[in-house]
Amino acid sequence: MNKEISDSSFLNAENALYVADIFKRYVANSTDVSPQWQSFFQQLNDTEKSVLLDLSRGSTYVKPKASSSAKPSVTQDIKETELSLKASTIADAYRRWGHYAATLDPLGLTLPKGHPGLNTKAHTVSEADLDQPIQGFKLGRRDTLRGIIEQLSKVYCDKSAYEYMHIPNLDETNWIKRRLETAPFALTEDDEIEVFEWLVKAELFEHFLAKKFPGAKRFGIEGCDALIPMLHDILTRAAADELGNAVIGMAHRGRLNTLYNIMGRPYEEVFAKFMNKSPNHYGKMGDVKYHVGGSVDVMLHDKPLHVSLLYNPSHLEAINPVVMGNVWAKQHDGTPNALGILVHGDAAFAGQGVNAETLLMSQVNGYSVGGMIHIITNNQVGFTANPSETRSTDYASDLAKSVNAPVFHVNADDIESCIFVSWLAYSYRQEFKKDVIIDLVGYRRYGHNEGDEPNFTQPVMYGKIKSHKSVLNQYEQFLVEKKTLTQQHANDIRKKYESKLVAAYDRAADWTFENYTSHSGRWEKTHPNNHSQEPKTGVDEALLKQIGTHLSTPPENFDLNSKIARQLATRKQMMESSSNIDWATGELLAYGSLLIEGTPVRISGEDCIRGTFSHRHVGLYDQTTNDVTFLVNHLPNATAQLSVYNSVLSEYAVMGFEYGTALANPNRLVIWEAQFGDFVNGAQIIIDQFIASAETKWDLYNGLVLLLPHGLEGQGPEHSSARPERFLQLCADDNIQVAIPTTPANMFHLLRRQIHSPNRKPLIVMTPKSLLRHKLAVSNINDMSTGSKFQPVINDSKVAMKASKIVLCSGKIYYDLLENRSSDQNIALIRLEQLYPFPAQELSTIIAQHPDAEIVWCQEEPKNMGAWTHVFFALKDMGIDANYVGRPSAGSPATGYTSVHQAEQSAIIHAALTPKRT
Ligand SMILES: Cc1ncc(C[n+]2csc(CCOP(=O)(O)OP(=O)(O)O)c2C)c(N)n1
Repeated sequence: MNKEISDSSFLNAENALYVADIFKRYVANSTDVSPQWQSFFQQLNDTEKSVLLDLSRGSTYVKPKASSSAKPSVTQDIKETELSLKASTIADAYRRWGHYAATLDPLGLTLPKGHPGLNTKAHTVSEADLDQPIQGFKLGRRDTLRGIIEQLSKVYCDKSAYEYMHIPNLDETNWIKRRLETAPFALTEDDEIEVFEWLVKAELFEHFLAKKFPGAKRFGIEGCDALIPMLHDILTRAAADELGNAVIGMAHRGRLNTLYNIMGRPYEEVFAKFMNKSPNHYGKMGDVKYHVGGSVDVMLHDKPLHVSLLYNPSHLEAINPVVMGNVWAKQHDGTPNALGILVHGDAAFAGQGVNAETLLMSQVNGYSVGGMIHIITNNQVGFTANPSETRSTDYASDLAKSVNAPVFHVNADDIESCIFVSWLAYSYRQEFKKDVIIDLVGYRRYGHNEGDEPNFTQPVMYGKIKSHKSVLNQYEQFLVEKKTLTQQHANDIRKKYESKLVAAYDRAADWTFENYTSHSGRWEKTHPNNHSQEPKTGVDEALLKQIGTHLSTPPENFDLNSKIARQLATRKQMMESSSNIDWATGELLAYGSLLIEGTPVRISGEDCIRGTFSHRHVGLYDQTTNDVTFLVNHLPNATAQLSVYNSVLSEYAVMGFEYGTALANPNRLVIWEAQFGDFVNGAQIIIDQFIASAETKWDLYNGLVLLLPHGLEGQGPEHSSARPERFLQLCADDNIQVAIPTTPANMFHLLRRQIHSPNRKPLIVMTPKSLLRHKLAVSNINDMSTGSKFQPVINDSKVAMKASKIVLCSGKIYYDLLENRSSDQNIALIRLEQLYPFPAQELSTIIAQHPDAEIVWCQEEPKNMGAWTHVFFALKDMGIDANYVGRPSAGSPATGYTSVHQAEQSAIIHAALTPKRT
């Protein structure tokens, strides 16, 4: 506390120690001090008393030698001390509430609402008190209270404002306080000219597009132009600090400006796009120009930085967790300090729940990326909606305070404060490894897009904007007036940039597009559509046994849970007998063998360390110490690690994060697991906008695996279905893979195939629940050993030829059918283990063995769900008409009553196993 006070208080000067010393004597014996001091100390509040007490503990006060003249009286001392204490409280008020009095709106339409705590009357300060000299703002300086308040007001209530006193960590608040109050930030003339040049780039780029392509959508940054020099400033600092990688996520607003100015993509390209020339490399269908991303190597003040702007869907804020996951991967693949920058809209930041989910991950192990820098380009309008319509909070940024992130608000017309704030945010992130928010308050010069009429809905605001000078023009005037620039120099800078744009425009008609989606480096060996052969994913039997035995052996001196000990013993038997290998073991053998091959594996999801259904137990918890150990990470000869994390209770952000992680490196197996598959629809935006469509839109590959526990087991509507129909409806263009494995060996191969395959496609797996422990759902070791591979279709070994009926099915219903088929029934049960890409060739070879068979598709999901529609058309394409056996269509996936479920299930099995009447 002492340091805190001496760092921050007005009481840190000579008189403070003097008063503290008297206070110490007063506390020891109140009559030891004069009656005036006694009554002064009596009326102090608790905070003030504790301040003095703390000071007195470290007090080394030596009474000044009495001088012959002008010795201050006790009354004067008390008065001055009283004022010092008040000054201290007032300073605290400015630090807490000063932001309410700052002038943040460049248009002057939203006036500062102020705060009663900033009123001197609230601190019982009289007019006369204001002019009393007291210990000043800086150590040892004497000033009047009026002067101190002026200084506080300049720091906290000018055109930038700071919310940081909500942060409970004193190191952080003191760090920020020091930078605001005692470290004046000044740009050199060279800095100022550089900032001016970036403003020129920002504004002239938009003007040029507006002139050449009037009315075309470009989602201009005009009104928040400061974003561009701020981004440049942050990236330059990142390059100087050799962070290696910066990943940016942003929506439509200012995106073209960022791509072509900040990322340095050729202007010819954007002009060609506005001329409606189509690049032919962004996937099969492409995307609009303000969704495109890419990666570039830039040199910033002679320092290199790899900058990626991630491809972005229209779905606002969805990119945020993707960026975070991407940064995590980059930090684990060679650039441990890689930086994430997110640019948000004001309405979107406040409105989209994914922001709460993403911020929630920001300090969680396995997800934290050492802080992201957020910039809200706050143009004070969301499409046509006013702030009062888009939030219930004072600021668009208020959510950020939930994770104790500091928030720096800044008026976008005060460009030098904007640069100060970007420096402060960057430095804070570097110092504390936490998220930080910049709320860049500006305006939007035109409508939501340039063809939109803003006067329909915001006539007053747009009346004001019409005559409002741009930040570039304001800054130019400022620099010319202070003689940093001559008008001629300013004009030359503008002309130079403009002629660059003109020259690029003249070349644009003949422009051939380059591909900025990187399939080089790590992605070089990835081929988009190569399924020609099922890769051989089997592993040497001896190695499998070695891995399995290791995974059955608890560490020495480990207090293991007795039930887990039994599980491990059973696993040991599996390895000894080479048979009855269960689901958990099959899965762990896949991970263990990949780690030995050098492939890192990452698994994340709610409770995934244990597994929702208590099958995985990849972490063993010591029953005495609670220490967790991951046997799989101690495999001899393993050169990679399994990173497995129980995630925050979110689907949307966590799946987005994992998608971003998988996007960074094709050679890491990244897995997201749902608690129950039913909850996957909370992440529907990630599935639709990224997983299913990224390759088609953006030519982006991704090997993410989704494990979705699925199956109707009488647990009610919400613990039954991972909605396979939804994924199957999305299948086209060879975009994803959908599988429902029924054996541990097939699961083992599926997981390994994801790395051994020449392509990278998201893999959606409907995983089992009851099958995790089903006595028939087991495999032999030779189903996984060298030469074996994933089987997209599993034939019926009992009825391999000339069946009278074929029951095609997927998933756990196979075991219900198997257990109910009597030995004299000539019915073949054929399992489709992969539904997309549809294994037509394998299936037709099998079906050809049963030339006279009736073919039915049997499923437990209602008719309008499950795989029926997908299978129906796939079979049609093969010239096969199959009949349906299953539940009728329904609005809900499953009944809430176990008895009804059982009756329905029995009826389906009975119907499927009843031969057709002839
Ligand atoms: C999830 C989502 N909902 C709705 C929209 C439609 N939409 C596009 S821009 C926009 C307004 C965004 O306002 P703001 O976040 O303030 O950003 P600005 O456009 O003002 O920069 C809306 C509602 C969308 N793209 N995404």
